[in-house]
Amino acid sequence: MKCYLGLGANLGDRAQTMRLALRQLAAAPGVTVAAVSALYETPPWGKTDQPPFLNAAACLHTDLAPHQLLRLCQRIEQGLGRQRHEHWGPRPIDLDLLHIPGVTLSDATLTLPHPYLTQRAFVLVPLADIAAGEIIVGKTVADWLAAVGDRENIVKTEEAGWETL
Ligand code: A4P
Ligand code: MG
Repeated sequence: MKCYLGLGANLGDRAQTMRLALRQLAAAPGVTVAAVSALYETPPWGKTDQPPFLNAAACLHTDLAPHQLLRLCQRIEQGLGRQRHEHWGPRPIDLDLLHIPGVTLSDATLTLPHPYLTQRAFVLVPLADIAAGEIIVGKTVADWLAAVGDRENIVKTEEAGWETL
C-alpha cells in the first residue's frame, strides 16, 4: 500500500528532527520511503500565535495496515520529544497520514483522507512536489492547490539534500 505522509515541526532543530523521523520510518520493518518533497517554511495555520513551521511530504510504501502505520508514526513522534497535546499547538514533530489511495475511513483514531488536507497550503504545496496528479476527494492535488489561498506565504528552503536518509 502507498501512503502520503505530512511532516511538520515548529520547535527545536526542525529540519534535523524531520530528517530523523524519515530515517526511523525508513528503518522500520515493512516501510520504504519512496519519495520526499522539498522542505518549506510556512506560517502557522489555525493557531497563529506560535513559531513558524517547516513542512514536507513523503510517499511511503508499506505492508502495514493504516492503523499500524499511525501507531508507528506516533511512537516516532514520542521518541523525538513530542509531549503535551495542545490541539494545533507547537510541536517538535508532527506526522500525519494524509492519504492512502483507495482508502476512505473515519474512526476514533484515524480519518483518511486527513481532515483539512484540501484547505491547507502548507500540506498541498509539499504534496504537489511528489503527487501533483494524485486524485484526492475528487480532484487532483494540483487542482486543490490552485484553489487554495495563501500559497505565496509557503517558501521553499535551501536545505539541499535535507531528505538524504
Ligand atoms: N488522527 C486522525 N486522523 C489522523 C491522520 N490521518 N493522521 C488522530 C494522523 N493522526 C490522525 O493528532 C490528534 C489525533 O488525530 C491523534 O491522536 C490521531 O489518532 P495529534 O497529531 O496528536 O494532534 P494535533 O496534531 O495537535 O491535532 P491535529 O488535529 O492532527 O492537528 P493537525 O491537523 O496536525 O494540525 N501550521 C503550519 N504552517 N504547519 C503545520 O504543520 N500543524 C498544525 C496541527 C496546526 N498548524 C500548522 C501545522
Ligand atoms: Mg497531527
